[in-house]
Amino acid sequence: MALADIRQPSDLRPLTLPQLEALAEEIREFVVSAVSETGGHLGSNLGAVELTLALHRVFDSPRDAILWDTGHQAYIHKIVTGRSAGFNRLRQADGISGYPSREESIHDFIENSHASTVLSYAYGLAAARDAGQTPDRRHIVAVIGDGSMTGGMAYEALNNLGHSGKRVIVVLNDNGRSYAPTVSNLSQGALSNKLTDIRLNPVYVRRQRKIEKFLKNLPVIGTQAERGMEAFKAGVREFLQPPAFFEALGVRYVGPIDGHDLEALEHALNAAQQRVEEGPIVIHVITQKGRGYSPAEDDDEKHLHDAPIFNPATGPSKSVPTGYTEAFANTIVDLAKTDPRIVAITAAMPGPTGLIQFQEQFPDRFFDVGIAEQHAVTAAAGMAMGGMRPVVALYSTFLNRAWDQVVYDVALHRLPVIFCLDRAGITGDDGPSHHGIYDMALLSKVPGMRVLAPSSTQEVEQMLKDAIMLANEGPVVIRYPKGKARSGDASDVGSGLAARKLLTDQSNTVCILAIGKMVGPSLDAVALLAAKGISATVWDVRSCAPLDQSMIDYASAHKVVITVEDGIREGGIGMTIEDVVTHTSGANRPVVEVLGIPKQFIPQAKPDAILSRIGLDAEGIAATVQRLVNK
Ligand SMILES: Cc1ncc(C[n+]2csc(CCOP(=O)(O)OP(=O)(O)O)c2C)c(N)n1
Repeated sequence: MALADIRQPSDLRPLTLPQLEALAEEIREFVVSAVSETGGHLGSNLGAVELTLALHRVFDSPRDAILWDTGHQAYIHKIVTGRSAGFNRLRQADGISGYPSREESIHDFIENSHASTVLSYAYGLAAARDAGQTPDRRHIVAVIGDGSMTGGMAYEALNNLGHSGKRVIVVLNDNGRSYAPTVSNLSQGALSNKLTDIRLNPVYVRRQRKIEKFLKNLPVIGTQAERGMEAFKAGVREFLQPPAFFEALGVRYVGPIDGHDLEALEHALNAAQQRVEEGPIVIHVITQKGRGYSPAEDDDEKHLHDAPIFNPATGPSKSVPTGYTEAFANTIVDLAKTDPRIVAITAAMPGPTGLIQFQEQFPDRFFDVGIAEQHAVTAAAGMAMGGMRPVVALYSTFLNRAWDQVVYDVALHRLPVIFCLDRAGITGDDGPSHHGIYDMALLSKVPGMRVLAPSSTQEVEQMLKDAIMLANEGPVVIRYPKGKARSGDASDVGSGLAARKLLTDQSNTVCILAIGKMVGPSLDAVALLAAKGISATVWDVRSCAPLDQSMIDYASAHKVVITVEDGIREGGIGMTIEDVVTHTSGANRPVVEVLGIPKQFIPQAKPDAILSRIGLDAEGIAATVQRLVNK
């Protein structure tokens, strides 16, 4: 049977092992080809092919709930649940999502794309089932990567699952990596040496045979299975850390299982299904990220975790930081050369946040703490207390996780922590959960917090330099977007917390206050307006908090003030400016128009297309100016 004949999970069940193996091959080729045309997550999906086939053969989705942590590894799940035709528009506007999507399929439950949540959803779904809300026989199967197992929520839920005895099957899909190798003693990265020793150990080999024999005899229930499983558990327990860890929490452990061996996987999943009445169980599955596609297998940095559009014959070229990320990457290295207090912290994303170069040059001053943003922030607080000058590099959207830590662990203590937030603003392809639109609105409300938004690569450099000094008084945030960066002359920068006037129009009619990336389209808008005989003053706001009072005073003398930001409009920087202008100007106060991101979950599309749709491109800004001037 070929991929085209698989329309639903039940189509997989009649297949023989050789047919399934051929299908797995075909799926890998299909995924490489599809991702090469749209960009998307690759390595994680190539590693999860056999696991997904086995899950959908053993469990009965959607009666049984198969839940994917993060969701970036669910392409095969999409394919076997009837969505292969949609892959030509993967992650495109109006195409299929790069994550599970409740709108797309009854087989999809979670679409948040932020890691380490699946065990909590599973706990909740199990509670609802046990309360009679869903089919009584429903199995709840939570698939979580070893990377995602490093997040605090996963531990919290595991503790709760074990203590409550909820019937949940956890599949730990362990490929030893997040993007980079996973920082955890539970994962194969840390275990691989031990595993090799174990596999050569004659006692283990004998026990392993017993286990295999036991598995071959399944499905069998009763005393034989009981004894076999105990032998299996005991055999592994002596040698590996994970069983002891899970079992101490009250979660039974099975594994490690070869995650590319369909038979072994199905045996293990069936066995778990038979034993789940007794409470939660974790099946530890060892997989290879990027399996079957050599450019992914050979990629040291991230096993092609994700990839842009590429030629499948050669694979993508090595990913290097560009734009604002590149400016950050170079500047932090330069500054660290002369300031030994500077250390860098990443939550499992050294490559995407631009820290690889820093890691190579200052390995002792580089900290990957796992997918653990909350811990990253409070660890930074501790480092700052101890005299270091930590730079925490995160995606804007993932800082949401650590809000409480930023406010009370860092800001309340006025600690010198610098937050560098990449992928701020509209990010596009990854859909609603990846846009970085809350950072300015939220962080600007924290007492003492300085929030800077660079409008060019030169400004990133300047702001990071300044932040090292500004941090003497407490935390500083620098937030910048992905994509092509504005670039100017080296001297074309402001300094400290001052705003910067870029264009002056003496008529005092229109004053545009533009923030970060929005400076570019605002200047372009003025160029468009010039053709219509309208001119305007333009400021680069630079510091969103505190606001530069001289900029506010200057703007207040105009008829119309327009603020432009690529953050949430409601409660954002523009509204704060509006408030300040209203309260500080006299009778001739200007009309203030606030442009920003509407309060919506914005679906995937190219960032420029989204910005244009919501009026945050040059044309949109020019149209707003024109409307207000002609009023
Ligand atoms: C809270 C949060 N932080 C960071 C990320 C970015 N991220 C996406 S996938 C990933 C690695 C996941 O590793 P793992 O769970 O082992 O899955 P794999 O890709 O290796 O299969 C990271 C860090 C995220 N999705 N959520």
